[in-house]
Amino acid sequence: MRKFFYASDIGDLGKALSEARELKRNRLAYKSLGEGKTIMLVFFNSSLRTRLSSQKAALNLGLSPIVLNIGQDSWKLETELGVVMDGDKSEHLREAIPVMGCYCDLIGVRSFAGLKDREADYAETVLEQFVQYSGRPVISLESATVHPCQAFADLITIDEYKRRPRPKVVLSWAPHPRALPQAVPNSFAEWMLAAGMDLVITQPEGYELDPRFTAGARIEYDQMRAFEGADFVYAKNWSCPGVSDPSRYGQIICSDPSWTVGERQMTVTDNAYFMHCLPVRRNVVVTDAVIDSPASLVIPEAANREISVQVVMKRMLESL
Ligand code: AN0
Ligand code: CP
Repeated sequence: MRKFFYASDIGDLGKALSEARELKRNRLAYKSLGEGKTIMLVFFNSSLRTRLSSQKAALNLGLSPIVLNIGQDSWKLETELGVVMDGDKSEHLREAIPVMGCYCDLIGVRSFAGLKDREADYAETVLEQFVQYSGRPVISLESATVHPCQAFADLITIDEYKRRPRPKVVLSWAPHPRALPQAVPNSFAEWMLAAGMDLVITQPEGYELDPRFTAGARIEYDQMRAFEGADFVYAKNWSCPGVSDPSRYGQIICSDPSWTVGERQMTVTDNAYFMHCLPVRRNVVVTDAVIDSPASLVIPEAANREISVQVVMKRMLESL
């Protein structure tokens, strides 16, 4: 595996899930696989789960992690090509990436969407430069449009807790005071559909996600109707994807607090589990009562981040 951006990069999801189950039972089973090898974990943005779970997964495989926080530990990096570098950025990605590639065997990168230029974000311009210039396999640790390690962990979690073979999974938009990327909902929809789940997406008008990730999902604009009979509820805020109106890309176009997931919505589900990738703003995205209830899977979901990324690193090490 040379890159991990999409569900299709990991191939058969049934096989990936059994590999995840096997690794979860014995995390150290492949501890000599990464011996003498290094993974560079490059963060352009903050992280708690991704940085910790990636380091832990690497250590489980005997792989040495090096973490680099861009702009804090390194020089500030210019990411756009063709610009006159007379501002605050001392080095260009074009040199920094091949240099990083010299010191490692695998690379993981977190680089969020800029939310200004839809075309540049959806072309994954930063991550694609890592693929092109590092000479190393590249893992998206949330890039402009995808968060595959999160979606794979979510799939592992749903597989563990499902009470029927094809559960009803509802992805619900929720309010948030800051404009957030679409990476988490894009990948969640993509992976749920690839795994054959009955996926319903509910959102206010104008928040339609890019159809390249959601084709085949049912869309329901009435949140209460969407929640009826759900087995899993996955809440997440995202900013306007700009599908029908590109001029609104990255903006907040609704802040209606009635979309906050609370007991009112959960009572019409089929005793659904509640999921969120975290970090979450309590009583904005979800009420205390729901996230603190026994139906909340947010911690087991975060725990599975170690497993999902370990499967990916293992596959990459095996194909070096
Ligand atoms: C980020 C996002 O919504 O993409 C990271 C989630 C894993 N969330 C925030 O910035 C709050
Ligand atoms: N869910 C997730 O990716 O969390 P972090 O942003 O803390 O890594």
